[in-house]
Amino acid sequence: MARILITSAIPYINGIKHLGNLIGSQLPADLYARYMRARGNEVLFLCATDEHGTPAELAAAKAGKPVAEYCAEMWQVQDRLGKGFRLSFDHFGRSSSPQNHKLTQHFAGKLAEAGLIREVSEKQVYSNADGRFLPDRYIEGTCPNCGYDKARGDQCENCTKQLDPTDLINPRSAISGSTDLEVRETKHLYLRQSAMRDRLREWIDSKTDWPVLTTSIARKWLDDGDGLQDRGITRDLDWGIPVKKGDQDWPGMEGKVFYVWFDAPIEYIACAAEWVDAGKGDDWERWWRTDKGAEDVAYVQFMGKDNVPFHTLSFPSTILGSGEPWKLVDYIKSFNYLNYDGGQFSTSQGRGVFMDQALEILPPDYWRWWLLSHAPETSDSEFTWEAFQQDVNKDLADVLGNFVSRITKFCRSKFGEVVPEGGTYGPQETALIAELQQRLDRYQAHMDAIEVRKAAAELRAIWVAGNEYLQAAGPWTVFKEDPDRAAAITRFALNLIPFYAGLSAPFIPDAAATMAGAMGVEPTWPDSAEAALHALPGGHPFTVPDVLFAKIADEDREEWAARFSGVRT
Ligand code: B3M
Ligand code: ZN
Repeated sequence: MARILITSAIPYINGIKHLGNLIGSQLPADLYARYMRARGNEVLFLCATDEHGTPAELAAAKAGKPVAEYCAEMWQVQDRLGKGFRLSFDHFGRSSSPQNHKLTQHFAGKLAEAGLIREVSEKQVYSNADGRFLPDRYIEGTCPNCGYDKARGDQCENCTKQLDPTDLINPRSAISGSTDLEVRETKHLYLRQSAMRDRLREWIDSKTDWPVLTTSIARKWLDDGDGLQDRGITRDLDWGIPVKKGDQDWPGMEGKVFYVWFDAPIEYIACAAEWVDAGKGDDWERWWRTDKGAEDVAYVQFMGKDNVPFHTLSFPSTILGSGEPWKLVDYIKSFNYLNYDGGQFSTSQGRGVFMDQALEILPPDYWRWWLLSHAPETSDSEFTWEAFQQDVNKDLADVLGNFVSRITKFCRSKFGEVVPEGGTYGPQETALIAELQQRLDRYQAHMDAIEVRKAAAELRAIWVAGNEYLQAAGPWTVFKEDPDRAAAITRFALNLIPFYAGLSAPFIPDAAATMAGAMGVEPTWPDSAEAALHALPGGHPFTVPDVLFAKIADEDREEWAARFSGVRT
């Protein structure tokens, strides 16, 4: 049994996430967590809301609420939606927690002691029209790296470059659009990431098994020369974690808070402390401190590609720079973007399908299956309603659902609601067991390697193999001449249901529970195809489950395509 720490990028608090966000981190992280638990490992799976910074401030202002109240409410909403999609976090925390305040201030103190923080008197953009300093995200302009004209002051969405607001060409206020901006003098803290370059490069170079998407983004900024600039880690905002050195005040930093991207990854650690304080665990340091047991933890992070620089360069600088024995990530699984019907999903423009809307129209398994089986791993992928309807109807309704329904109903009509006795498995069953064992081995290998699409394809092939077997063996015909042989075929096919339930549970946990429940067992991971297909003996009772997956009708597809064609208001 291994110990596996899993974190998903923590979603911003400002509003409900769309399906592109979901498949970019939380959903594949959940798939992996469920799989690793099913294989008998000890898993700690953490996520939280990312509550600081200007996105939170802006959204609260728009909602006309004090920011703390807004965040508390939106945390509830995101928590509820996460449960709706069956995201099996051991804890869903908040980056605004007291635990994160304390840890963030602790890290800043350690980095200062290590000489890795510079105090810089700097010029900051002040907007005369808005009467305030403008934080990074409140400034828009043209990216000096790629020329994209809607780059934000913290990062260019288009080329992923981390920016400082003063890097922008033709800057304007995102609040008022005003270009009446001036630069004023103020003091800020900078993390000396540049001093960490060699250590970071050595560390990244050692990660030969990481996805190319992850290492290529990290290398791009390491090799770029100016990629690993020192980063400002403080901001002039009211909402955030007050700048302190441990529990000491930091002279000159009064009224300032840490930059959201400084405290957000630290929440991965603080979240484990929240988990303990919520009474769900008793020792978080054995997951996070290599001097307290975490040296044998395998730590895997999930995120969208735009978050990779912060997780390969910035957060490791914090961890390594602290000089303390904190656990560093062992594997970073990153994703490209999921597009929506010929364009991009967009939170700011309300384009696409959002988590609450998705659950209003269909149960979570439909979304989980489609999104995971089309995870944007090697390139961007696209959601279209036609593809969604076609794939869900075929894979879930025609193949898996139909198999379960057909064999349970056939058995009920001929033998009653018990696994039939009589007959023995013959060459067809032996051949399928051999095929399923090979497929099971491949499926596990893909899941171990977090190759999400390949794993989904193998699982689908496992369902298809059972369907083809049933079609070829044809117990309904055999029954007339050889009821014993028909009993053996039926017993074999019924045994496939718990086998499918166990293997499918990480992707479609509700349907898996229904399938296993109908057969009177819990979804469990099979030791082998051979053992699994002999598990239910003759005489074992079962019930015919309700329809597992209703087909999506053309009218539904058309209605949804129309309903979600515009932007959300
Ligand atoms: N909140 C961005 C995002 O939701 C950011 C991730 C933080 S991970 C520490 O994509
Ligand atoms: Zn750019």
